[in-house]
Amino acid sequence: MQVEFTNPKLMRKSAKFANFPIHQMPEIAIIGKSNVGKSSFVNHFLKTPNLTMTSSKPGRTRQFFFFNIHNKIVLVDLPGYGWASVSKTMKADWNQTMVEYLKFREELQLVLFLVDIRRVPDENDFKMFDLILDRELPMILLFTKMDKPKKNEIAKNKKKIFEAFDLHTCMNVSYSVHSNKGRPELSKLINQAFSEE
Ligand SMILES: Nc1nc2c(ncn2[C@@H]2O[C@H](COP(=O)(O)OP(=O)(O)OP(=O)(O)O)[C@@H](O)[C@H]2O)c(=O)[nH]1
Ligand SMILES: [Mg+2]
Repeated sequence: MQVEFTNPKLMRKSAKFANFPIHQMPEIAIIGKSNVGKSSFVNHFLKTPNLTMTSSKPGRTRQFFFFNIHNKIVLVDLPGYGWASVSKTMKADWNQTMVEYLKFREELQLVLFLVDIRRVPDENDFKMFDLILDRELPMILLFTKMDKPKKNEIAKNKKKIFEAFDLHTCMNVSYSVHSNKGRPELSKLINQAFSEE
């Protein structure tokens, strides 16, 4: 399978697991803390600038957005976890849906786990990370906002992130929406991941 990550079609948006679309395509989930840059990444990666709403304030994405890519792959933009400035009830609902999604969504075949290159992962990240490990889902770690750190901080920060997750090796890509970095590498890696199956 060779997929070009362009021309997404919104299939469904919903915050309820029971309403998620039924289809036969492999699904890729975009997971990460609020404000890490998930929606900005989706817009950039799919070359569709205004596809999903982004914001400088955490808690922008409030539903799961399912995008059909050329009838071959479905990419899902998730709400963020962590410090979303929304009500406790709403947060608990999303959290529950996210856990259900990571545990039970059969179509899910690859996770893109986004981490801000300047931040060390915390308990919320570990919780999601453990769910992914439990299911032995293939994962690509995506370092976001790579335009932000100083050059000499990059290797040090990556090491800290790897250590926090207790990871020795993991597929990873350094990404920046602002300096247009990482798209070709990631596209290649995803296509490889699916052709090895
Ligand atoms: N410098 C820089 N800023 C970025 C980059 N990607 C995203 N941002 C900024 O990060 C902020 C959050 O971006 P979003 O894409 O809305 O983040 P999100 O993870 O979807 O957030 P939620 O929907 O709240 O979970 C925005 O102000 C973006 O402009 C990047 O590559 N570089
Ligand atoms: Mg978002």
